[in-house]
This record gives sequence, C-alpha cells and structure tokens, in this order.
Amino acid sequence: MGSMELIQDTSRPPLEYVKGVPLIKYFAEAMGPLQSFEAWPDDLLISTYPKSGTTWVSEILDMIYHGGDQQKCSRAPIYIRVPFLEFKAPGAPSGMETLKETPAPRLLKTHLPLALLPQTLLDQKVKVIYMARNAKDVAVSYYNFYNMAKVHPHPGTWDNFLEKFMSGNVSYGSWYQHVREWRELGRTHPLLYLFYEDMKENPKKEIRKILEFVGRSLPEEVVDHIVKCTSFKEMKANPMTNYSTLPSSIMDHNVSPFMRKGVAGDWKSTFTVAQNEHFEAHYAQKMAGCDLPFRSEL
Ligand code: PPS
Repeated sequence: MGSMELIQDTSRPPLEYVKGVPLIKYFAEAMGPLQSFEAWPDDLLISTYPKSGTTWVSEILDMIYHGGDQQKCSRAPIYIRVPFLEFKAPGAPSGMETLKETPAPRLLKTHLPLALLPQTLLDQKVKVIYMARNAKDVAVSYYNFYNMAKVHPHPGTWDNFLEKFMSGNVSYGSWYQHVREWRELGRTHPLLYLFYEDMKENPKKEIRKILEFVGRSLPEEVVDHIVKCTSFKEMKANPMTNYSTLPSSIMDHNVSPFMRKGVAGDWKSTFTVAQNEHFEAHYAQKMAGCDLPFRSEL
C-alpha cells in the first residue's frame, strides 16, 4: 500500500455508534479500554459538549491548582495536564495512557453524554464542572473544528452540517440532550454548571465560583493574574494551550486555528436569516420546558 492510501486510511473515518451515540471512530475504539478506568475521590471532572470552552476552563483549573504559577502550567500541553478520558488518535497518546502518568489531584476532561460516562465517576462522587455554551456559537465552532480536525468525517457544507448538528448526527450526539441531562445530574451529584458567556462577561466572578466549589482560596492578585493568563489572546499565543503541539494529521491549524475567535455571538457571521429562523423554531421545540438561561450574545 502506498503512503497516500495509508494517510487516507486514518483520515476522516465515518462516525461509529456506541450505545446509540455517534462518536469519532478512534474515540469509539477507546470506550472499551475506558471500562478499566478507576476514578479517585479527589479527581475533578471537566465536562462539556464539544466547543463549549473546555480548554479555557481546563487552563483556569490547572492555574488554580498551581496557585497561579504560569511556569508550572507550562510543563506540558493542556491535553497532557488534563487527560481527555475517551481520547485516542493515531500519532498521539490516548487519554488512558496519559492518565497513567498523571498524579493526584487529577483534572479530567470528557465530552461524553451520561449514557457513556464511566460509572466509577458517579460512584466516587467526583466533583464535576460543566461548562455550557449557546447552541448557535457551538454549531459554528464545531463546523470549523470538523474542517480542521481530520479525525471527524467531512462536515459537508455549512447548511448540511447545521442540519446534522440539529438532528444530533455529529460526534457526541445531541447538544440539546447533553446540556439538559448534565443539568439534571446536578440535582443528585456535586456539579457546578457554568456558561461560556458568563465567563466571557465576568471571568473573575466565574473563577470565584470555581474556587468556592473546589474548596480553595487565592489572593485577589493571583485571581487577577489567572484572568489575564487565560484570556483568549494569551491562550491563543500559548503553545501549551493552543493545540499547536499536536501533529497536523490530527489538527490542521492552517485550515482553521483551534483558538479561532473566542467570542459570544460569532454565529451571526455564519447563519443566514433563513437558517436562524429555522434553527430558532427547532430550538424552541427541543428546549421546551427547560429553564437553562442560555444567551446567544452579550
Ligand atoms: S474542544 O475541542 O471541544 O475541547 O474545544 P473547546 O475548548 O471546548 O472549545 C473551543 C472554543 O473555545 C474558544 N476558547 C476561548 N474563548 C474565550 N477565551 C478563551 N480563553 C478561550 N479558549 C478557547 C475557542 O476559540 C473555540 O471557540 P471558537 O468560537 O471556535 O473561537
């Protein structure tokens, strides 16, 4: 087999269904090994639907855990410092492999819906920080990510992709179900539910909520320092947070950078008026009876 064929072999495989949830093929393959994962009571789980601010809240937490010491937070890329449980891709260590090298107290990342979440995290009552972002910005961010991260199938046109997003036919399935079921989990499990837009509007206020939730306190000036170091501009320029250290076969930043825009309301540059009307009508149905205070702009 020639090298071109080999490249095509690992690039853009179709999604695979696990318990009815569509996943990136490599992540679906990681679900077996993930069964042997054992949570520890002092773990902290960062849970999100993709493109909702995972990397941002991960960096904030690693900085909190290291007392705001940026040097210590430069020890490794974010995906090593905060193991991504179900991650697997050719040419990079899997989440389970990374976990073996991670000392307590561990920060963990997942995008899994509850149907696929390892039970051990619930049994050990692992604290969860969930970050949600408005659906329209998630859809646009996800579309750009599908284009640059070639572990996903080809997204098709934006109009095509938007339909797939609305029907839950994208990796990790339905956004609507994800944000709602994790909110529900918070009724019975220690969980802090945050919004990307709130973090954008007043990061200090949200970081204070996180500090209280994880039972830590930091001096005012350290909190200010964390706000500064975790701004979009700083994280975009930081190779330990911008994913530039991954091979381009996994993420091609020439197509679209991982740190793309980092704003609330960017969907307006991509949605047509007709798409917005269609989306809003469908959204009202899907989110009926839900009191989550999403904001699509600031
Ligand atoms: S992933 O791949 O699902 O883990 O991606 P995730 O980190 O959840 O989301 C990526 C989007 O978050 C934006 N981002 C930020 N916004 C504001 N401030 C900071 N510090 C920040 N860091 C990452 C990133 O730019 C992606 O959003 P878009 O809209 O595509 O720019």
